[in-house]
Amino acid sequence: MEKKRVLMTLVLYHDSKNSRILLGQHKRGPGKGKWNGFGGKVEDGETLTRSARRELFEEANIIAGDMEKVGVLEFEDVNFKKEIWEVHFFRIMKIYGDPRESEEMRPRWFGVDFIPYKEMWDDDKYWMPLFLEGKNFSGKFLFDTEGSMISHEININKKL
Ligand code: 6U4
Repeated sequence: MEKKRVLMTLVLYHDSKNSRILLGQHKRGPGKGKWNGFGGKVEDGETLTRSARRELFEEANIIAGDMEKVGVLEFEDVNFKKEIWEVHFFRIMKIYGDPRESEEMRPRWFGVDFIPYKEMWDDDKYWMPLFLEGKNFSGKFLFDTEGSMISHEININKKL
């Protein structure tokens, strides 16, 4: 059976002047306890950027200034969900407002040398360093039913 493709966004803010990045800890759902950027499913009729802005506001109460698309990654679960998550990554250039905890996420700043990889998805250590270096990327990650990564493929892309 053809797997259903689910469109998602992931938004990240790297404050390079202060060598820190804003992450949020999921308070519920499949990623509960994990630190990540902000994002979620793209709703019907929504553009990717609009969805990214909405999720950032809902999850961390901040408004994104200019954003640029930096990558797209596919996450596939070997069998049980019958879905492929196609996650579009955005870099925010500026944020407006102070991050605030929501029902879904607990936001916190991390120094770029103190990113909590052990409490993140297994794939994050592959793409996060590229993001912090300002590179664009694409790739595909396969997970088992327990949520452990089985295979990975990541490419550095030219900037558009
Ligand atoms: P909404 O629309 O918020 O209800 P939901 O189904 O709750 O969406 P959620 O909040 O669980 O989605 O968000 C999933 C977020 O995690 C998306 O931004 C995509 C991202 N994501 C999913 N798998 C990931 C993975 N393996 N590594 C990673 N981010 C992942 O870094």
